[in-house]
Amino acid sequence: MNIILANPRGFCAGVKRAILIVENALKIYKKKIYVKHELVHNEYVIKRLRRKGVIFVEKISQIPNYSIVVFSAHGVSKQIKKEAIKKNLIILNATCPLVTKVHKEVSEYSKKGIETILIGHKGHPEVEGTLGQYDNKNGKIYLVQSTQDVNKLSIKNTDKLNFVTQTTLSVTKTQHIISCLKNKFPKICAPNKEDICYATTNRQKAIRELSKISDIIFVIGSKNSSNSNRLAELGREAGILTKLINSFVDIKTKWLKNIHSIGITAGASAPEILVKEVVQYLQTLGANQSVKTIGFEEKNFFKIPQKLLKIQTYKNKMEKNNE
Ligand code: 0CN
Ligand code: SF4
Repeated sequence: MNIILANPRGFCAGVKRAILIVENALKIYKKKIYVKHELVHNEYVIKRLRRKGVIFVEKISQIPNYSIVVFSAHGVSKQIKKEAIKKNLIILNATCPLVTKVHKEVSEYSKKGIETILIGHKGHPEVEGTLGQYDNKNGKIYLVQSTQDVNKLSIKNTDKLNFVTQTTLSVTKTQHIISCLKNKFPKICAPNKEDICYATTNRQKAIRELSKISDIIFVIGSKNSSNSNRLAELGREAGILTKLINSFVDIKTKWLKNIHSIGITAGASAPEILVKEVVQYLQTLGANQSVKTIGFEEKNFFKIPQKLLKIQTYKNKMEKNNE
């Protein structure tokens, strides 16, 4: 059996930044760190942070006043931010800058009273956060999940209408929904720059290539990770047996009967160590030692908030002075 790795795979810049924010906060504040929702949708990452003392909560009311709260990479609504301020929490915002970009657009449309359509999955925390940027005073924000939803949609003023999307959707399915929107509302305005993020787009391209040369594909990622699920869907749509796995432990040897090429990729929230473990496990089952990689390296990088950097530099100086 040959092993082929897709590139890019695994951690994106937004996930790396979110984890760095929490790790720096743990070092700097030496206090309990609360995170609103799972920082990123990956079981391994969450377990590791929990072991370091991070407390994950779903509601701001679960956090004691004056504590430190980190908003997850998926972002929060304006209401959640207000609740955190009311409780005098120190807010560290780990929302991915590419989600924040969408938030700013929606907030702007809301101020101008421009009705807005969000393409996304109902109940996903990013969708909740984005819907929650629109205050529904002068207009309305509508959620659509499919072309059927577009057909059912009725809008008051179709002359002034915009759409935005969740960042981790299927590129092709979203294109279908957008064409349907444009057919129904010819004057609808698109975002300046595509909302589906670079990491989602690149990982989807890479799995398409992988599915041309694999007999089975392992997508490493957790069940609640939207972008990982979209990758698994693409593998299956290409007719390849595709398994979304948390780690090598989930692999069943019966899947590997008559398999010559094993493709491996990982969602944007899955760390590389899980990929390495899968490769090593497959090698113990007889896969070739030499591993092929296809695709290209991603070089995107997002800075962490200035606030954390400043405190870090100050603390380092103080510690040096005390040596
Ligand atoms: O798996 P993630 O935590 O989130 P979704 O794919 O479910 O949105 O990956 C990071 C993406 C973001 C925001
Ligand atoms: Fe940001 Fe995209 Fe990564 Fe989500 S998947 S954290 S939007 S870069």
